Amino acid sequence: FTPAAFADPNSGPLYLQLHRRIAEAIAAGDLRPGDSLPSEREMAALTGLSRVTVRKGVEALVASGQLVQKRGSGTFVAPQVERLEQALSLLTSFTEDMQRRGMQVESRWLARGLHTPAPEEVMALGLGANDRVARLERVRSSDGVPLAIERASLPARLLPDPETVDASLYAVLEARGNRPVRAVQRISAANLGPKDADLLGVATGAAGLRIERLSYLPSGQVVEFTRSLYRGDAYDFAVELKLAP
Ligand code: 16G
Repeated sequence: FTPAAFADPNSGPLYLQLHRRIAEAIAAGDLRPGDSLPSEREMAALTGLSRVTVRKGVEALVASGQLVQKRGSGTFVAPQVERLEQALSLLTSFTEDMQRRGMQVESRWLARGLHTPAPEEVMALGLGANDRVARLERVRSSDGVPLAIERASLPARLLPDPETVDASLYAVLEARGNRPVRAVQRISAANLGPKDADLLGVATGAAGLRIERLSYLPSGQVVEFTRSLYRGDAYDFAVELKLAP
């Protein structure tokens, strides 16, 4: 993709003309997901536009999710995600779901430690006055594509050493005889705010699915209170319905 020189004063603001050209190149397949764009300096030289104008045009495409910027390595056409169909009636972990599909799992840790619980954690986990909470916050990706942000809270009693969780939380719980056997979930629609959208590599305001999960031990004790944000463009949640009795 080499943008040619242009500057048509009758076609609206110059940065929008550049925006339109790049968007058209993506739509036409001249620029494909993952392709890198020329640098700001190169684009300015090729188009005859100022670097400020080039930056404005590129920023608008980043904001709309069509381009992604990676610090240090440049600007790329956003990767296309294949929608994943996820059964809602099975209590599985992210790692198990991805492994079953033969996909790689990566987690980027945002936070991992013991804390004084917030009131909603006290209520969800049924904590006592002096109980602590283990918090695990991470961006879950598969095959290099960020799919969800997960913020899990567990009673510190069940996970006194959250920093030992590296790949799979459920694998750690299982090894300690604390694998949840039942869960309830609530799903609602959410537009992603700037921080979460950035973590997921989508445009601010893009559609997301907020999922809250409470999972239980056989004893009825809550193991996990997890709030997740899934990319709306990446998931289909499917469930089988039975005739009402
Ligand atoms: C799933 C669960 C999440 C759980 C995680 C454990 C949903 C909405 N959430 O992503 O509650 O903490 O799996 O995954 O399904 P891990 O064992 O790979 O760490």
